[in-house]
Amino acid sequence: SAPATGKTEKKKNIDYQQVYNDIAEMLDEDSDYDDGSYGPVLVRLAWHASGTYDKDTKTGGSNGATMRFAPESKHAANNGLAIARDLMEKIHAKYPEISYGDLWTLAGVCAVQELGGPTIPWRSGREDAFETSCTPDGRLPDAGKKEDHIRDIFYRMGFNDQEIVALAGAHALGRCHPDRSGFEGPWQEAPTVFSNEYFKAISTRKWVKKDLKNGGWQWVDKNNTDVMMLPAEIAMYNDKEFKKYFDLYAKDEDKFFKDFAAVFQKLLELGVPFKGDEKVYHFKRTTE
Ligand code: CCH
Repeated sequence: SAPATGKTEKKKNIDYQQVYNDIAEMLDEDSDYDDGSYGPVLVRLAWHASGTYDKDTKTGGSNGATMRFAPESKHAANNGLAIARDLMEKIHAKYPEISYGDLWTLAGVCAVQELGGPTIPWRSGREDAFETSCTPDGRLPDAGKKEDHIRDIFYRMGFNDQEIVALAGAHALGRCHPDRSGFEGPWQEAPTVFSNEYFKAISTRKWVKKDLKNGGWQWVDKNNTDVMMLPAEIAMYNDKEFKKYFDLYAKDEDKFFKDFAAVFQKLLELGVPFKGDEKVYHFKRTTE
């Protein structure tokens, strides 16, 4: 047994690499789901759990995993994420000691790495909260708005322009679903590979407006109308300060990987009450 340190928290004995391996195994278990991987929706779960952070009130963030509860689970921005949360219940059943915040963020890290992205340093330390800690609606970005809205949302979390653009590169993964966000399609043709293709797509293709059946609209590639950009993204690309980073990451994938690893770790750790002695994990890929 552990020596008496005066700390009330007991150290958990969880093999996080094993948790990572179990999640990795789950990613491609259903080849009929979307493009054949649960990775993208798990990255989105980690991001939406974390992106509610408000640096002034120090509320929100991945710590409490309050998206388990209504009203947060019902916020329109979180449409479709029940799929990801239900998947994680299976892992939680095997490791009941892990907090949901730790589990969801670890799953995001696992998905990025397994789909070919950089190693994201990760540490445990999130503690589950109750529904009384649910964040108010409106803390996540609205894809139909413009660059000033995107800045407001991400500055509230404590990010700068370069970090905002690096984070947006996660849209190399996954797609929009008409029944979730109302938008439709992937951002480029290889949505299960983490790469800088998102930046190449936004900076080199000819984007044209397309009206959607639901009354909204999005941008589509003139030469492949199956791929898309959100209104907010082209607005960002047309902003001089943002544009220089889009162009940088389109040319330099190593720089993107390095910056993404740092900023994704920062996102996942916003508001987490670390004690300072947590082990930092660099998970091994299942292919290593
Ligand atoms: Fe995102 N994202 N995202 N996004 N997102 C959507 C899907 C994904 C915005 C809007 C949308 C980040 C930032 C933004 C992912 C990761 C990140 C969708 C479609 C919309 C709309 C949802 C649907 O219909 O299923 C906006 C606006 C911003 C502002 O900057 C950040 C940051 C990250 C992670 C670092 C991933 C991954 C997906 C794909 C999900 C899937 O199910 O395929």
